Amino acid sequence: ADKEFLVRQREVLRLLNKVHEPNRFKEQAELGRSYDPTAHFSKYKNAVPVKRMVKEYMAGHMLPRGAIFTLFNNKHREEMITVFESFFFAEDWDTFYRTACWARDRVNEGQFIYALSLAVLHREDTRGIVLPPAYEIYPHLFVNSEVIHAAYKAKMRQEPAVVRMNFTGTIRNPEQRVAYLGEDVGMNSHHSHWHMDFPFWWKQEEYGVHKDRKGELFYYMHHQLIARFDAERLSNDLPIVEPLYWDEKIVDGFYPQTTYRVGGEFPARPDNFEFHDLEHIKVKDMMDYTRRIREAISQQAVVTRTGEMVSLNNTQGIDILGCMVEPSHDSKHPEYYGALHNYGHIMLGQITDPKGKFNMPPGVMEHFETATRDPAFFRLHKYIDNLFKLHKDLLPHYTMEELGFNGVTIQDLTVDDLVTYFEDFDIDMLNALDDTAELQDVDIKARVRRLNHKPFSVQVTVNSERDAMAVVRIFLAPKYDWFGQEIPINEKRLYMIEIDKFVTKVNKGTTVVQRKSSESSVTIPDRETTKVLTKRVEEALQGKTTYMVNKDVRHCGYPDRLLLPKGKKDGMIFTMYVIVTDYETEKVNDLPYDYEYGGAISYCGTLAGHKYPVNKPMGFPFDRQIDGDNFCTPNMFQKDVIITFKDTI
Ligand code: CUO
Repeated sequence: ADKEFLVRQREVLRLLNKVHEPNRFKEQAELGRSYDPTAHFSKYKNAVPVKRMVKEYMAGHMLPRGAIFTLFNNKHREEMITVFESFFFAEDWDTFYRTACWARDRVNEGQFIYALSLAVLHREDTRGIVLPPAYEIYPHLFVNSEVIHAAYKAKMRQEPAVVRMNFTGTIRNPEQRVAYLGEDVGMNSHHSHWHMDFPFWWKQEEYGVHKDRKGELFYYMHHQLIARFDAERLSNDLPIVEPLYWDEKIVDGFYPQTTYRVGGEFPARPDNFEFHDLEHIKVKDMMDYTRRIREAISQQAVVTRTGEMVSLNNTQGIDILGCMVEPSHDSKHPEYYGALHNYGHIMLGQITDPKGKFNMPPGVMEHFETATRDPAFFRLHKYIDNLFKLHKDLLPHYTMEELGFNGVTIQDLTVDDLVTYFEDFDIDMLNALDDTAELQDVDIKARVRRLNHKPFSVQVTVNSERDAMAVVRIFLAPKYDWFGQEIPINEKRLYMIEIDKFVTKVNKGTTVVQRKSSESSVTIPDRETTKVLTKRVEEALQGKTTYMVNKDVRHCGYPDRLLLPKGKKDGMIFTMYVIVTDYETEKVNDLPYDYEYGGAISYCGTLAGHKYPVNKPMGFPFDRQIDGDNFCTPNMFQKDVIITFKDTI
């Protein structure tokens, strides 16, 4: 990497270091004090936001430092967007950097981190810069109260410590059996980064950065999260997750046992709680939005703000619907179709203090970093997903032509042993603890249990009548339901988890396509720790080592450890499906191998500005209804595989 890039990477790491404390890096702190944005308005492509930011700050209107920031609060979000836009519209790195130094010690910490991260992820001159893992920037959102207390104690004693973190609750709560998924720090980091790559408030035209198939990805990524949650439930003898309803009790409560840095514990929800009207959102609104969305789905058209009808009866329908249900900035008619999903998060987040009588802080559902900890997250998203299913079920079945690949046959599929296990993982807690003048930083880690699997590979033997480029899709679904009944294919397709999707060449004759689990287009490896990253950057700056920049680096991506569901000790049977299709007919971009983008495209799409590389619907061929049991065309193959969970390996 060139020096300029390394300096930028270093400054970003410094800006995100202990944001709750005054900036400890002299040069940044000094710049923060001396830089006056009002003297440099010409240095912003659009100076309206930076003007507003300074004005609002001076007037004391912004969310103060120390207060809890949530993206779901309109005022909090609007302010954060102003900060983000001030960063994003800065004409060059220098202006951006100075603006960030200015904001670092003034703007609310949560807003600052969010806005800065978004700017780094979207500015051209910061491409390739790696952000620290979210669980190291604000560990409070990822580990429970017990751990924070123990970490403080260790710091007071000035003793390095490793604090064991247990999953929330006890075994008397059956839902706790799958807490290892909902509370997995990598999974929460993936989810929060997905929402940073596809913010619902993103103004495509204004920012000039298009987010390809954003609404469809909203559907598909969350659909996959639920399918994966269901696979974990079946692995733990739990029935699949049921959707919630606005007028029904939420049977399972949730006690997060997690604490804000300042502002107390996350609110808990006892068993059998009901939805209540909030000040600005009524239960009836939720039912009205649902009814209107259902009407749009059944008539296969949505009405826009200007009264036009837009058809849903095509492959793009899901994208329109996704934007409408989330809703994103691109919703065709937000006043009419409302904000079903986002309000769902708020309704659940504020359920125990709907009128704000007790001034409780936001619930776990009001942060993307913490949402999946609450099992109700999956219930809300199942509810949403069932709406998408209604839409997909009205589309025509795939024809043999759409499913097939002329002259190409899969002859065989072999898979290595699939073995899962639990392992320990340590999170650096340095950022969680306040500094005091007298106390030095000591090494304090939270040790969590997490699921992992042995690396495996899949071999697909393909016969082809000619040389061809093929798209290979690999899926996995449980074979039996909770009652032990074999799941028919038209239902099984809903529990299908994507394992991989890639482009490869098949030669005339026989080709054995081999693919490793580590290459999956669904996942990313463990994020590098701040400590290691900082050290690498410093050493490279001193010329001691070289630093390779990956311009396509992804922060979004399902953790590679979680690629397989847990399975069972005695083995659990899943069915693996492989389908190869013709890349020539579905490719979108001209480049021959335009398929990596940091390697997490399946759930995370492409980086800003790129087109999604294939035009088939996400989840193809399982996103639409399937008739009968004879689903497989010659270019598909299915095989039962066994996932065995081992306590230790
Ligand atoms: Cu990701 Cu509801 O959209 O949490």
